[in-house]
Amino acid sequence: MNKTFFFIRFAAILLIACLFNTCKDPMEKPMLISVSLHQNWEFREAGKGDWLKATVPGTIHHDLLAAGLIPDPFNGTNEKEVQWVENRDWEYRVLFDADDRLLRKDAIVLRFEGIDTYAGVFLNDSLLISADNMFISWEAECKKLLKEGQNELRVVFYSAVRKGMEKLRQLDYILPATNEQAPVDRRTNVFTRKAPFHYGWDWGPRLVTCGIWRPVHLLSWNTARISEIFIKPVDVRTEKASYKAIIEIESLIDTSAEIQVQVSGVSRTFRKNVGLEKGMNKFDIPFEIEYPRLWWSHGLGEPYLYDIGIILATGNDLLDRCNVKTGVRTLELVQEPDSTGRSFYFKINGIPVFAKGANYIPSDILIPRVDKKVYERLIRDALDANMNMLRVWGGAIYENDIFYDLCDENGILVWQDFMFACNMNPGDSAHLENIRKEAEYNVKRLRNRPSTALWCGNNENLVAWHNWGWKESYPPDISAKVWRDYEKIFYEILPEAVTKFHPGVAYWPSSPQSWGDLLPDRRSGDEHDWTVWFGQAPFSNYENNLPRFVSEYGMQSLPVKATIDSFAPENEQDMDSELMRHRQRSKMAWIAEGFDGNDMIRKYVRDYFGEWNSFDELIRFSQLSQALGMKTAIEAHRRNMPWTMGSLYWQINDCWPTVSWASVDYYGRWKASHYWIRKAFSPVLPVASEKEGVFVVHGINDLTTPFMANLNVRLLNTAGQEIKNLNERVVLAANTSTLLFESPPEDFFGKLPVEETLVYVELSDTNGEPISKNLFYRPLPKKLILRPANIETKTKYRDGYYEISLNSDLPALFTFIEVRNMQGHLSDNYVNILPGETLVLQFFPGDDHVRQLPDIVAISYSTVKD
Ligand code: BMA
Repeated sequence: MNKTFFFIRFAAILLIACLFNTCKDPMEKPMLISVSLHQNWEFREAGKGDWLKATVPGTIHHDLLAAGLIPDPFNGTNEKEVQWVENRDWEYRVLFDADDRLLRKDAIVLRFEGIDTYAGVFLNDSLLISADNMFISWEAECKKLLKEGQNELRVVFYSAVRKGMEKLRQLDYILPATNEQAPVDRRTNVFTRKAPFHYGWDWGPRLVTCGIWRPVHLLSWNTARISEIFIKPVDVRTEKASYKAIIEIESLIDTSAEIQVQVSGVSRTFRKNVGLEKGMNKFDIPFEIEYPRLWWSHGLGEPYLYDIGIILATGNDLLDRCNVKTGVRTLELVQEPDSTGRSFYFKINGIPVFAKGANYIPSDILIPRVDKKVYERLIRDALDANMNMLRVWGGAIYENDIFYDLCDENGILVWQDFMFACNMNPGDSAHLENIRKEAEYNVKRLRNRPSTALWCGNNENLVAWHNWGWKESYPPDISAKVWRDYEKIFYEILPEAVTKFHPGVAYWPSSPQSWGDLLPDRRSGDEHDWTVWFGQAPFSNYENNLPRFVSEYGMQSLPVKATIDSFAPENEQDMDSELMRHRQRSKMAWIAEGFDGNDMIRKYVRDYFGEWNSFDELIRFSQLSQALGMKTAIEAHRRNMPWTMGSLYWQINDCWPTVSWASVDYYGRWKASHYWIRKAFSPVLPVASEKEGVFVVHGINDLTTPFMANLNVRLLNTAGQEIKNLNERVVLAANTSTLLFESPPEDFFGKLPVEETLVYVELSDTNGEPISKNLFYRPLPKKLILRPANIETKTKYRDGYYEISLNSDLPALFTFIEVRNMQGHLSDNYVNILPGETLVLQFFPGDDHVRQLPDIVAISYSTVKD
């Protein structure tokens, strides 16, 4: 039973309680009560010192910080100063009252939605729960331990690192875990079912925290409660969708009851009279929705949700009521053989969908600090950038319900990894049993959600085993044993949980891999394309050997200046400073001793934009390199539709303020890449390129209907003079990429020197209304002859925002715009302004905005001094 149920159930109960006061219908009387226990918690080091104020849900690091006992680990190199926290045990307690009304209930259960991770839960000094998995809920009947008046609930957290070390020492071989920031023989996360990235990752700090990280409640009820609901699709068609509501009920006695299923918008109530037996009971209630409104992914249609209410009643008593939101849709992962391999794409309601999106990590390493606003902002950023899929990557957590609620509501498909990343796992029976429980719990949690598109076993474990030297690092018998344990987890336990509890959804054992559990080969399955960045390849490499579905690729950049200011003093704002090296976690020793992401960023900046004159300029150039890399990749993937059917870049967000692959930084500030990704993911997009000696323009169309448009192809020189202006009537085929124009380069470009070449492509509708445009950079940006442009800006205050108009005397490319005296969000940035054109942007100031004259700076990129 998941947390949403409880919140919705709680709200429903409140509502029913209110109704009860007015209508006095005994059917409305609530029997199940849920009370949250979030107030008045205290903490201390286990058994030592004074009790201090704690936050629940929360983490030990947050509480220590609030108490002034540790410095802010996000500042400077403070992370190093707080590492001692992971080695201690910590203790939390709360005193709460139990009254006679509560104690009279037949059953009282203490329920934790999440405990991180090894903990003993004591109620009035009696051990009630021994927790050892962060990813599942824990509950225990506690009526016998409760007393009238004051009660004490205490949770003792045992150091996850110490517990992990105990397990590590019992094994006579080392299990690899590449990203854990600890010496090889002290990497303990593989022994503990706890967010792997807590132990350090190549974009995050190491904060091996602990705490009551999700809500905790006291639930009390009489007779019976609903413990599980599965809205199982039986036959979904446009004229009728048939389902079975599979309902599990925990009963305290043998009795009879009635179950009702009410579906929003459907007038009929579906009912069943049932005989309950003491213990767990399971019932099916078939129901139908005639001419259902379908759930669609973003861009294809409305993500319509049905509200399904389940009522459990006996006689005149309403025992329990739960509400589930679900969508009516079919969703398949299509892997059909074709001439060169096998497809790998999602089909929603019969329509193939190109997956446009990103990999997602928690928005704060101290996860309970991520509030609803941050989740909403993140999903808005994904929608604004025309995405329809996020991958919940396997090195973090099965996300909070709010994340999936927002995906359901907004048509964002979820590629859901199980929480295993870049490691091998122990295979002892207790560990495997723990994994089985975790898989079942989370599959059940997410199976009613229309957004859940795929369950994936792990991140990169398969490629790591075969290609990163792991397999060969053991004697044959140990190697065979470690691989057997892999097979048990990823070919038995996890797929069995999916088949049993979420039938019909696809399970994919490892990302990346190809069909038949083989290493990725680009002809089937998915691929992580790290030829750029780790492989140092040029961005043009994204256009070669295109895979069927690219579930990772990425390029790092510095975050915006204001974010760097939040963690680094001015004198440390240098890529080689101790602080900036410490922030950089992507290490590449195989390139050179000490070579890291800071060096790689500078390499790509030099390759594409040339030398910089200041740290500020390096920030901009690094963001532009990232933006150009992502644009090149996305356009190559989409142009290659329907062979390639997915493009999820690494990574949309950050878990602390840092230098990383994120397109939106920790504070929600968009880097250049997010603006460019939005354009590259536009539903309709013209893309010019030079392929195999031919100049071509493709029209990408995600819409499900073909349409006629005007294609305008303009050839300009870098001084802004028009050399050619071609217009053609074209037809863009539906849901694919169409070749619209081709020409031998010598015909199209004529004698115009490469370094003076600019090509603008634009699609407009048959009435001349612009749809989408794009610029083609024929040479590398640094090779273009670009003189400094004079940019004129004008601003007007509109209702709540500022309108900024920009004009330039010369082509002003890669133009960075900054509003210096106000916080806020620009509708576009890193823009191109052509002479004779007025570019109009909006600036939306932050909440604490005072209306004033904006101080706007517009800096274009130039390669030639005046
Ligand atoms: C990927 C991920 C992560 C990692 C990222 C950047 O392959 O799966 O493990 O953080 O690359 O290196």
